[in-house]
Amino acid sequence: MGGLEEEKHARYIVSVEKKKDDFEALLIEHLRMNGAYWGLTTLDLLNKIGAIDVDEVVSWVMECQDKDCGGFAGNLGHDPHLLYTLSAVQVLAIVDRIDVLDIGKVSDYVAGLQNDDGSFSGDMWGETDTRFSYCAICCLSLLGRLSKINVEKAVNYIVSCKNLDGGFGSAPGGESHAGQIFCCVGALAITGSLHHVDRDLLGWWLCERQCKDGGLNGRPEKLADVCYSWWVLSSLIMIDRVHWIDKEKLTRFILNCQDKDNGGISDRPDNAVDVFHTYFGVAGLSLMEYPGLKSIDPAYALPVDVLLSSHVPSSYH
Ligand code: GRG
Repeated sequence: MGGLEEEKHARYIVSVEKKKDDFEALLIEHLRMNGAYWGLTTLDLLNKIGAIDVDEVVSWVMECQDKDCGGFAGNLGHDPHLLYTLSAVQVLAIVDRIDVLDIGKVSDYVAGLQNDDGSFSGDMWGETDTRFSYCAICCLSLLGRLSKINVEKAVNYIVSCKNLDGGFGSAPGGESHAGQIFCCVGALAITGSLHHVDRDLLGWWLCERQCKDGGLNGRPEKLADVCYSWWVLSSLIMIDRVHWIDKEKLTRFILNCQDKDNGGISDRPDNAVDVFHTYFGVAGLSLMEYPGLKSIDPAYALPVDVLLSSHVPSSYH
């Protein structure tokens, strides 16, 4: 089967970052800030961050900031949202340029989206989701400003989204889903609140996500998808139950999803590649300590050395 095609994946990521008018660029036009985070983190994990022009990235990120409210948009001229604000902060952390931020302004924007019940709205329009709780908590922790929100209420809200199967949903009573579980467990890890998780119950639900083909799915009866290598594995690591899945089979599943000719990783074998799955494939391999890759923090979703140089303590233990 062969190993990870590091060089080809790095070349693929750089080519997508440069192209602005092909099909993939068009698909992610509205969430280009997320794309920048997926792409740059992949390059960094592959030890290839030198392939990008840091000044160009920083000036584009800053152009996406709404100068009135301080939040970041998914692309130039779009509206700000927590989803893109976290990605912007993560990108700046990766290139070691958090110093360009007015931290007070950005953290005020994030903190201002907390609601009375402890939940977070994604933007001024009010939709709430545990994804936004994670974005806010991760972002404020990276900026050293968690004290600007009511952490206790934020944690209680997340706990209210816990289900009888040990998992978490997007809102109270919402179906358990591996993506939401990552958000809730990650936010609890960052705030030192993992005692709210029933580790054996959740660990059982998560390890049941491994399918016959070795890949992981996001909930029962669904197909495996490379991206769950991240959402499921990171959660299992945070609750110390990662030894409950077969890492060798999962590694083989991810490697089988590579485009061995042109680089990039797809959701499942023989499908078209994209930056999202390339990132989560490489990040999943990094969590499994694949040789030659930088290690990634399961709660912050950033390379461990980036957190160390930003003086953010790895907090999932
Ligand atoms: C910093 C890594 C990081 C994340 C930021 C936005 C966010 C926080 C987390 C998103 C978590 C999430 C909900 C992930 C799931 C994404 C996904 C593939 C959803 C697909 O859902 P369905 O229902 O797919 O289409 P299934 O696999 O259930 O059929």
